Amino acid sequence: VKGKPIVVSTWDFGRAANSAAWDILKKGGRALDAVEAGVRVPEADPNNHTVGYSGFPDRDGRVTLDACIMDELGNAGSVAALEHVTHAISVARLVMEKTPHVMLVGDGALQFALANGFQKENLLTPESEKAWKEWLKKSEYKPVINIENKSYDSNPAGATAFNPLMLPGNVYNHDTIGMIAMDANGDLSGACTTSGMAFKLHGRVGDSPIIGAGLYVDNEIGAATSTGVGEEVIKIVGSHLVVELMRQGYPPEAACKEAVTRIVKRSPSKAKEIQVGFLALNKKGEVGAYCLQQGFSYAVLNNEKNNVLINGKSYFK
Ligand code: SD4
Repeated sequence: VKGKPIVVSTWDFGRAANSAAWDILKKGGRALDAVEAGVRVPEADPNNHTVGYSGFPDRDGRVTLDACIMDELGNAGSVAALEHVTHAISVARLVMEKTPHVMLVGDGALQFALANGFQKENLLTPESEKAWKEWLKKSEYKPVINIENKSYDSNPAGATAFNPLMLPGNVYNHDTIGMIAMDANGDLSGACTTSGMAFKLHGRVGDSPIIGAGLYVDNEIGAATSTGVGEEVIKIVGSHLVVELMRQGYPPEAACKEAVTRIVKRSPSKAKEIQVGFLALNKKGEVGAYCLQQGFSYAVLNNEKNNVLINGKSYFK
């Protein structure tokens, strides 16, 4: 395959994550190790409020993380509603490798993590707590489109509802990260990790830890991941759909476009108000993406593309 190894990931912060993954890929390392190392970067980043440490909490003030991982053999591991552990992706990998199960949730996931050497941490930073308290004043649940890419400085247009990103003094540039890589061997793996929609109901689980929704890897065909309002992605089993479309011969971008179009067909009025983006990589090393609204960026790194940031084409212009 021309262009391998290669790593791609969602949003601007994907670049820093790609660099960490590349350190492994360029030495001939395994895609699985690369995607885990890659997404650990935004998980630990205190300035990223949509992933891991310092993620925005749920409406009860609890930071609950969702993550999943898949390898080239089709093995899968996942955690949902995990509290107190920054590196949800590494717990998901351990679920995959050390248990007969695919998914652990809530207290069970935490118990498993602690039993495997993870330390209990406080993930709610003063900044995230402040944003939550501000949100509580109105308690209006209205996901902000492209929350990952909005910065206080850029003063996002149309932000009429309370927008935690508008808190003075804060510059946000976020990433709920989905990452896919193909190693020098031509093997694919993927990882997806998030703190989910800000101020969600306690116990809410999005698409990100759901195998087939937020992430899917089929080493024969390709891999896909998603970002945005997870409820809509779950309803079409989005990432699996993208991979199956690629199996039928769709190039990655066309496969992502078809998945986005299904969301619009299912709920045309809702689709106008929300963001969903898909990102896909096929076995030939071709990358493509598509999203509902303008503003979804993804980062591509291989020997030819030096961690370029690309704007995904959108359904609504
Ligand atoms: C979720 N898909 O929990 C995640 C959130 C996200 O960009 O990706 N935001 O629904």
